[in-house]
Amino acid sequence: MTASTITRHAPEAADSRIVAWVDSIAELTQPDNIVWCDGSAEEKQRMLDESVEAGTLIKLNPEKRPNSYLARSHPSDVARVEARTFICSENEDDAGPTNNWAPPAEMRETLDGLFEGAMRGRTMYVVPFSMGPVGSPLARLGVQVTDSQYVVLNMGIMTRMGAAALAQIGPDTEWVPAVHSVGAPLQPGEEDVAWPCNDTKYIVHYPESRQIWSYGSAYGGNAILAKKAFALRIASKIGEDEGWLAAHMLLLKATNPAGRAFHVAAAFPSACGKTNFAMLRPTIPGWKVETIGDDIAWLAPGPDGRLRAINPEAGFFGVAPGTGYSTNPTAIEMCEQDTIFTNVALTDDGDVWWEGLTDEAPAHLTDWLGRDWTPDSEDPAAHPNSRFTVAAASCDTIADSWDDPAGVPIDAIMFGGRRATNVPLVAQARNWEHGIYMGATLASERTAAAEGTLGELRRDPFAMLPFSGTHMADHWQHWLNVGEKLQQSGVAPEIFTVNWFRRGDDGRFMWPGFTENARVLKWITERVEGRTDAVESPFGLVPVEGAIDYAEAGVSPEDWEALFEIDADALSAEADDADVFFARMGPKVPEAVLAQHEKFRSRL
Ligand code: SAT
Ligand code: MN
Repeated sequence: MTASTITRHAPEAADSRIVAWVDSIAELTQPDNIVWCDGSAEEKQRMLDESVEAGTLIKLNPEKRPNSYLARSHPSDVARVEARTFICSENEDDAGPTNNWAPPAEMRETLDGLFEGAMRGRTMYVVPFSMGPVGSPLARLGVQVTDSQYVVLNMGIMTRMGAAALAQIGPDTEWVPAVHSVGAPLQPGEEDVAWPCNDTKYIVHYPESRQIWSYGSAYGGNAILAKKAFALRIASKIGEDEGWLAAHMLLLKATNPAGRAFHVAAAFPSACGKTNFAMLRPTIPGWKVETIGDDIAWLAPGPDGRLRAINPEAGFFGVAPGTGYSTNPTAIEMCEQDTIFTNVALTDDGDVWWEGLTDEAPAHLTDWLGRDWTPDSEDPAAHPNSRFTVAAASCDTIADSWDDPAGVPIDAIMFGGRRATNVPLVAQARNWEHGIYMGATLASERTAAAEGTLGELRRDPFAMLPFSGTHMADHWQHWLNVGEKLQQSGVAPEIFTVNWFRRGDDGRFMWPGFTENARVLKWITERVEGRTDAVESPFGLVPVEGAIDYAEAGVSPEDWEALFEIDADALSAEADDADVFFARMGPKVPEAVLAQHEKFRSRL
């Protein structure tokens, strides 16, 4: 079939630029067939059935887990591949030292070679999508082509996908084209495998022309290109050009007993509990927390001068291990049906299990690699980066305002990492510039969400290290600029740093975390209201004695003190490390950030 016969089937609503682009990609990649996705329930069911037929999905026992499926990836394709992720800006200096860069022309040549014939023997799906509520002034549009049905099904949950999004794209609408192939063409008669992928992987972004090309992986952020590739890397560049912010942040709404609502955006690195915090069930009587998003926020100064935020996504792609009734009952309940699981274990009665789901493991399981597993097995039954994909609407705590096209007004911003030492439970920034310094110096111990040595401490400014489509220091300057604009209208959000993960000398977590984090959230809202005092510490303003009822959280006075302990030597070593980091970032580091660093040193 030639490209032009294939694209004849384009829906009438498709803008001619999209049709021409699909044509050109089909000519390059040579799929056997093209399907334009409309996002309907029938289409979804057909693809689910076909994926079961192909062995990519296992249908779970409908009595245990209605309308839910399990995918097992290839063992080599289990997480984002940061070393294979590229920001191909025209100038290397616009990608900065924290991104892999290659000259765009050279990269295009490499990718043209790889994509040539890459979809042979496969169907190419055309997936139009809206990031943000369809028609919202804050929403942006994209079209992904992919040769993976698994990716289409995930995109269908994670975005507003199909005809409604396509109808938004007229001749003058900007849209982001995203090309994805698993890189596993089939020879005539060749039998397919359950999880096609390629050892060669490229996740490539061209920020100026807003294009994404991804090759070789079907896993998560490597392949669901609306997520990290568009909503963070490309969007961070669009935001810089247009005056708004793409942030790796959860969004939640907290309502106090007096009925006042606060909206909070919080940046934590991948797999540091954003989903748990966004779905927090507060232990404090009279308090309510509702979910708006668990991973990505787009923030823009609104017509009233306040910072407004939307969750550009429509679903959750959450880490399964560690999610259980005791840690996040909301997530457990939302995954009771209509969920795609990836790389978790299968129970003998056709349900799923992962480490942390229940205190006791079942006596027998099939692990994520399809092998027999018992509690005596050495390896975990579920891959540490195994995931659930589920619609936001399935979440019991989702706020009514979660898809408000105008977004929600942000009262507070939080930065948090996984830090065994040094960083206090909570501290408030003295002003916007100090808050940006907190974001710029954020560091965290490495998790399974990316390749690398677990537990190793790495700088992860704004939790955006793997997700910035621009020079990281330009990203900081952009935050400073937006803050200045907000301050001109008098209503910039308050900024805080938090750390749920500080450990005692014996290695034990000193703060219980999870639902008890509501106590820290409560204090944050009280600071926003100006209802409680705070005292100076080198990190910022910390709670006065009695402001947080730690005893109710089961924390001893000794541990409470230790949660805020300042070890001047350790912090001075940390400041030296930040110096090295800033030096690596080069001359673009904003003066305001360096000035805050000097102040931090002088406070020690
Ligand atoms: O695979 S994803 O990039 O979507 C998840 C994550 O690392 O946060
Ligand atoms: Mn994330």
